[in-house]
Amino acid sequence: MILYYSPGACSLADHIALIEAGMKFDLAKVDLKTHKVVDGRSYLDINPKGYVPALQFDDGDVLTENIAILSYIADKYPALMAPGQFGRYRLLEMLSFISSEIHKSFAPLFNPATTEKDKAKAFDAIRKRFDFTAKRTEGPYLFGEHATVADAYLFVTLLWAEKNGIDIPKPLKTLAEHMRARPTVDIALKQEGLG
Ligand SMILES: N[C@@H](CCC(=O)N[C@@H](CS)C(=O)NCC(=O)O)C(=O)O
Repeated sequence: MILYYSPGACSLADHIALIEAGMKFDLAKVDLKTHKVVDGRSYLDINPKGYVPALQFDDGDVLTENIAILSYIADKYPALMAPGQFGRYRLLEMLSFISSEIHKSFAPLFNPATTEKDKAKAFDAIRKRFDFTAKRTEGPYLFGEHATVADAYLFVTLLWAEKNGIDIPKPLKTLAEHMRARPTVDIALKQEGLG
């Protein structure tokens, strides 16, 4: 398997989850501006959508979208699934919220053309969504004592928040500290040149 990634991007969540799950995989760094893989191949031939992550299986099949890749990993390694009778759906609910409400709220902050007014709006939206998530966090992780693939995804957005000077509510700071303390996270950060 090959995970196509860009350092510190949302693909870091899949990277952490793959290590947590003990899956065998290689990493391929993608330049998101040129759409070139580090070995010179065109990334658009692998994922025509142009963005990371993409997970390529040994038979060449490619899975894209964080929610799909993280769900696949949790299905393969149920320790990373949310607990309870509806755990799978609770996990999807959380992954969807992180993807469409939290992750997407950061988009204006990655665009150098964003005005200060629009940046302030993005900050406000992110804070509101973090506050909501903090209230739902059972602690220390989203679903209690055990980390799931959703914690890996949320953790990446918390790194972006730190970088942008956005206040993080206490329960999510605690969650980020717990994630940082995991050896798998340390490995992933170092492999992406961020450690
Ligand atoms: N819907 C996609 C969005 C992925 C996404 O936003 N990837 C960003 C990095 S965090 C990216 O590759 N951006 C570069 C681009 O859109 O060209 C998913 O959830 O996997």
